[in-house]
Order: sequence, then C-alpha cells, then structure tokens
Amino acid sequence: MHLQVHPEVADALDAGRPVVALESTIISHGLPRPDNLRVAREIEDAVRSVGAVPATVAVVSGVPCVGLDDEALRTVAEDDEVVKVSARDLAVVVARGGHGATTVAATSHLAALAGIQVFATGGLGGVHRGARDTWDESADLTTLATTPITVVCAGVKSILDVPATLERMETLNIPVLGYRTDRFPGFYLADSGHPVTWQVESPGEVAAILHARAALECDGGLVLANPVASDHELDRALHDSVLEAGLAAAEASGVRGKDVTPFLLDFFHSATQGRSLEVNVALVKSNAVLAGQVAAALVA
Ligand code: PSU
Ligand code: MN
Repeated sequence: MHLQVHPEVADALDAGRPVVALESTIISHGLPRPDNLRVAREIEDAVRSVGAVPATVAVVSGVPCVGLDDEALRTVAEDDEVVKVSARDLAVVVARGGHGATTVAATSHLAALAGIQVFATGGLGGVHRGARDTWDESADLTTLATTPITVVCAGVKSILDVPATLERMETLNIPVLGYRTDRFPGFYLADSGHPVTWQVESPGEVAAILHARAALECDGGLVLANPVASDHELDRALHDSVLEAGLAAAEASGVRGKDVTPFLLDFFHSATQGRSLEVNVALVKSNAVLAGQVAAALVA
C-alpha cells in the first residue's frame, strides 16, 4: 500500500506552492445528493481561486488518495458503498479494498502524511450533547492533538456541546484562533455564544504563529475558526427550534455513534428546506479560500 498523491498536488508540494487538503465525509455524508458533487467541485474551485491547489482526500478501491480526479470525486459523491472513515477505520478499509470518505480525523492523518499543512472543512467534530452518558466525542479532537495540521473551520458543529468541546481542546493542547473575531463561531451561526482566547487578523499572522510553533516543537494541530459571514448565517430562532427537534428525532430513532452527525445534518437540511445547506456551502467555501491564503502565506 502506498499513498497516492495526485500529480498536480505532488508537483505543488515539491515546488513549495500552496496546497489545501479537503475532506470527503462532508461530500458523502454531510451534503445531500445530487448537490454534493457540484458542491465538492465548487469547494475545490474556491481553493484554486486564491492560487492554491486543492487535495481532496478519500480512500478509493482501497487506495488512500490525496487529490482526486473527477471520476474519484464522483465515486465519493455517488457510490452507495462509500463508508464514513475515521482515522481508526483507515487501515480496515484500505486492507479490504473498499471506498471510504474521510472525516476530519482521517483526512488530517493522510494529509499530514503527504506533507500538507493546511486543511479546510465546514465544522469540526467535538463533544456531543449528552456525552456525559454516551461518551460520544469525535476522534477529530484527539487526532488534532497529535497531528501537525491547521484546520480552517467555522468552529465546531452547533449540534454539539460547544463549551465542552472548547474545554477538551484546551486539555488536548489544540490552539484555537478566531479569524477577525473574538467569538468562537457556531457553524450555522457566526457566534456560538462563547469567546476564543486569541484573535488573528491576517493569513500572515497565522503563518507566523505556525512558524513559531514549529520552532518551539509544539506537537499537533491548530484550529483556525472562521465565522460564516453574518449575511449568510442561519436565522437563530430557526436554528434553535430545528436543533431541538433534530436531537429529539435522533433520540427517538435510536441513532448512535458515527451516524449521529450525518443524521442531524440531514435533518437540518430537510427541516430548513435547504436553507442550512446554503449556509453550509457558503461557510465551507469561505473556509477553503482562507485556507488557500494561509497555505500561501506559509510558503511565502
Ligand atoms: N463538517 C461539515 N459536514 C460534515 C462534517 C464536518 O460541514 O459532514 C463531518 C466531518 O467529516 C467530521 C465529522 O470529521 O462530520 C464528524 O463526525 P463525528 O461527529 O462522528 O466524529
Ligand atoms: Mn462520535
């Protein structure tokens, strides 16, 4: 087995040009068909719009791929055999020759292996509501604690226990920087209601912090929290009522474990008649652009 790095991505990495990793769970399990394939291409275009090379990560027929051609992207978006793959699942899916859509955790692992330093997604996984009983905490957090990657995201998904997630990130030594904000973003909402410790104003400032981390031999990743533009965010009252209904529906249908996040995102998309989908797409594209700018500042 070896990592298959798309030639365009490999060339960019060799030449010291900016590269941004993108995850694929959002394509297969986070966005509804048929919009997901179009949106996946649009996210890649957003990375290109600022002169960086996109590297969407997935396992295709047992091959861990960093950078997908159009056929592979279509497989991730449309094939019913694609499973959600976290870091611990990677080896199983590779050994079995299956298709896997990588979460933030699995994408971070493969991207770092390929030498990519910046990664864009929508919302990070974290501590679920009710985790005190279920112990459901995304492996995104523990993976970021040990994997050298910068994740640009709109905070953690608002379906989660946000303050508990912030506490866990502190314990795990994962720095959280607010991009032009001192509020931790709430995914569909620009402000989760919680502060961030550090605010940064430019991609260059993020790059300087990453260079300092390298010099200090700080292990692990960093979260750059980029709020959705206020004219794109979901109506707060709508958000709160749909979330309440979604959590109740998940409970009533006995949804557990790795199915919880896809279930709730899908619930939002149908209960808001696509409004949450628009927000989700807008924030991912904005994160892709910022990640491209950070990647460029890093290699400058
Ligand atoms: N962000 C989105 N949509 C998604 C996800 C993040 O806008 O679908 C995915 C990511 O792949 C993240 C995963 O790693 O949800 C978290 O799942 P879990 O809570 O089961 O760890
Ligand atoms: Mn979980």
